[in-house]
Amino acid sequence: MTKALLVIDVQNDFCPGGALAVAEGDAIVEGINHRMAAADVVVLTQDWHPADHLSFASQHEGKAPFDLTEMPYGPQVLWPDHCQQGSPGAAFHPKLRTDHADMIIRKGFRREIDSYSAFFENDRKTPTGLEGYLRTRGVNEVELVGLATDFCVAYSAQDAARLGFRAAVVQDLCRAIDLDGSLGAALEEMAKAGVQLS
Ligand code: VGL
Ligand code: ZN
Repeated sequence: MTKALLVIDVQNDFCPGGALAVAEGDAIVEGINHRMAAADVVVLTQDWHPADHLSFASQHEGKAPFDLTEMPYGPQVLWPDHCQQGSPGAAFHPKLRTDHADMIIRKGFRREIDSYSAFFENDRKTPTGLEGYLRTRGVNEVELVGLATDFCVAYSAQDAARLGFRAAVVQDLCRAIDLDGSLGAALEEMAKAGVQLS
């Protein structure tokens, strides 16, 4: 067994005071730092959007943050502007031990398409390259922690399971946005996909 810890989007904009703050988003940082020591491979992901990214409500006339829209690849929640490339909000939480990371993967950098998952963009087929990285490192098991449970963690975990990795989400080390019951739905979908919820 070779185990990778995938640390999803522990960035300032998802922590209290950030543009898309997740309640207690910063409370998981210490625990994640400890968990890194037990993993064979540590990967961090970083949400990394251009300033005019189409997942931003500001790019759609008459739309407000958290409204839904239709994209060519399906429904898309519109977000407040967040994680703009190179901005302080896109930086990792200052207490996160980024020095323990083997690999940092950025996602959501194409204007036209969002990318919740660490493996595929939101069309669910454009790869980020992470699968190849993990396979060539001999990884067969991934453990997921980070932000947000019901979006980027859930999408990443389901893709990991679908790709044949053993996948487990450590709920204590995740926090959710929970938009209209999205957390409950995400937990259900993950369980259905064969993700272990611990
Ligand atoms: C995320 C919404 C928009 C996440 C990223 O990291 O869960 N959510 N971009
Ligand atoms: Zn984003």
